[in-house]
Amino acid sequence: MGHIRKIVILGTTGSGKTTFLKNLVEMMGEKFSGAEVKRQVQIEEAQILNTFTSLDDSLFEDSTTTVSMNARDVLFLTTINNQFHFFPLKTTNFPFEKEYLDYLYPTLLVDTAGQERFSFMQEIGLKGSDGVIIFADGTNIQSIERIAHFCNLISAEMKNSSKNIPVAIFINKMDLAKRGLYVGKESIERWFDGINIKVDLFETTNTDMNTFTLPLRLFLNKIEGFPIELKDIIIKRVHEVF
Ligand SMILES: Nc1nc2c(ncn2[C@@H]2O[C@H](COP(=O)(O)OP(=O)(O)OP(=O)(O)O)[C@@H](O)[C@H]2O)c(=O)[nH]1
Ligand SMILES: [Mg+2]
Repeated sequence: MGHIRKIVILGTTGSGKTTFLKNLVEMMGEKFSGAEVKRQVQIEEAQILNTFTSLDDSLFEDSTTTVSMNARDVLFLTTINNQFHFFPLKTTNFPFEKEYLDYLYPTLLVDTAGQERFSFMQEIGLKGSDGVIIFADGTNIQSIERIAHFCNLISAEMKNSSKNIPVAIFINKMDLAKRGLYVGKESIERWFDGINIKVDLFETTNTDMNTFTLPLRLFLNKIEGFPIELKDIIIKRVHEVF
């Protein structure tokens, strides 16, 4: 178990955390069953509060919100010709020989509930984390402003655990740029001067999971103990390492 790193996903409600995890799980060929309930918010109210912008207006009423936490093990890996893949940790059937593998990144991804009434759970989730991904809804200034709060929590956890916790910020929903709703990374970068921990900003969208590939790779490489070099480990099957 010693190799697994805990990655916590924080972000305001509706920023796309669970959609991201669900997409990952489904791309691994597994079923996602999460701790979600239907949103108890009317369309009009959400528009006034500017809670979030939905993937598709017609999907708004079917939208859900997380009420506890979703945790998934994911083994990210790169191959010797620099391809990036991910599998469930326990997988034994890679679509290629293990000689073909290069770096391994076994993780536990923890998706937290973004609503403010669950903020205690965000702090619980942060305990013992090795890396944090903050999702912000790039169409919602309030969501972007909340990043500073999460950074304070992470800063406190770093002091507590006396370790460095890399932070990747995903300014999500860049697909809505074409509708003129998206605040890009450049326009908020300056605003990050006030944050006292080092963060990396990326623009992402759940409508194109490839937008997460490079951000994830850069982020995983910053986590202490990563990458694990396969050639340094003598094993029969990859999953036996963990
Ligand atoms: N346009 C667009 N919509 C998105 C994107 N990602 C998620 N959504 C939509 O945003 C809404 C909320 O997404 P969730 O993934 O449930 O948000 P969450 O961050 O898990 O929210 P909580 O569980 O309440 O903290 C859903 O209607 C999604 O369809 C994206 O990249 N672009
Ligand atoms: Mg959620």
